[in-house]
Amino acid sequence: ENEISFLTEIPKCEHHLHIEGTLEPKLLFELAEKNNINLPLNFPATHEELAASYNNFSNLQDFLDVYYIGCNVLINEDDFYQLTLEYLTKVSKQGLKHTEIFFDPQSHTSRNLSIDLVFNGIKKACDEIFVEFGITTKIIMCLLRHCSIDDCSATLDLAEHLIKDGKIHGLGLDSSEKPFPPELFEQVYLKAKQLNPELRLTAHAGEEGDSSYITNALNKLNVERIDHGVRSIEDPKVIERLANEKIMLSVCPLSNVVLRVVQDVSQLPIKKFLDANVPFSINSDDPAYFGGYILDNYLEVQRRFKLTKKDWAFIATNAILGSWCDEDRKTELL
Ligand code: ES4
Ligand code: ZN
Repeated sequence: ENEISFLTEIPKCEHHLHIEGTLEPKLLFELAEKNNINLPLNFPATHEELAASYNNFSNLQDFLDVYYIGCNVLINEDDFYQLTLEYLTKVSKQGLKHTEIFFDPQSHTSRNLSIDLVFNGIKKACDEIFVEFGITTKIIMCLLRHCSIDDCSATLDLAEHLIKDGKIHGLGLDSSEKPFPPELFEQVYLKAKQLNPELRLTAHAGEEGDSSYITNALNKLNVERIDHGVRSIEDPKVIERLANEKIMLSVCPLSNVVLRVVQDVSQLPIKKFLDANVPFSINSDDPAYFGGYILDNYLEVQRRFKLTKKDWAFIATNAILGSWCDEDRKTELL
């Protein structure tokens, strides 16, 4: 009980949250009906059955197949607004202070939605929640690595105005990690940075892929942090580099269990990261699919590792320092 209130109170920052992954089964069915979207014939018939099916993913691709079906029910600006508002309202009760929200433009532009419609819906909810709860947000677009380089490059063109004026704050890379290593996207990342030198860069690496994916994301894409990155533990040199260069990993404990990266959270290298001084934050990834929001991830880490208050202070401080919020916001949170 004490632990629950301690972990609720501790100021939390989230850096790895796919907004499409906050689509709860109930809202998925509501929007499908409202928007007249036909779900596949073999799709579960009720939100209860859908929720139950999430226990059976055997890997990342298994999950992504369902996640992309879910994306199809999002049609109107208001759908993205409602989705984002429901996420932010939930985490406002979990001690979340700052969140960096990923969205996948290609999951929507491929269905002929405009990137502005998607962005505006998300942004409207972010602005309202800031006024109501003081939670700060940054929006990061992710490119889908299973799409062609040309499609990724064309998506940057669609986002050009949002990147140039800093409304899109960062670029990430998600979807099926293998067989799409980071170096394939070198030119795309270069082009993005040329649109706006202040654009922040990250990429999913070292969840499915081995530690060379992390090294190549750093060397070829010039990313400032790594999403997941747990397979860094397989290479002491990579661990040393992350610690020395203060490169933060956005670790997603419950995600790693549901997608079978590890059997349970106790198998994650949390203690090793702490011992090696590797900065990391704890995040929810796709909370509607993986069984919990940010606080649930903190609680599961504590249940498995029994960390000290000093450990938690290290984690919370690094999460603030690794955030891409404005400097005065950082100072406020520290
Ligand atoms: C994702 Cl867990 C994960 N990995 C890669 N891409 C994703 N998109 C949404 N969730
Ligand atoms: Zn992710």
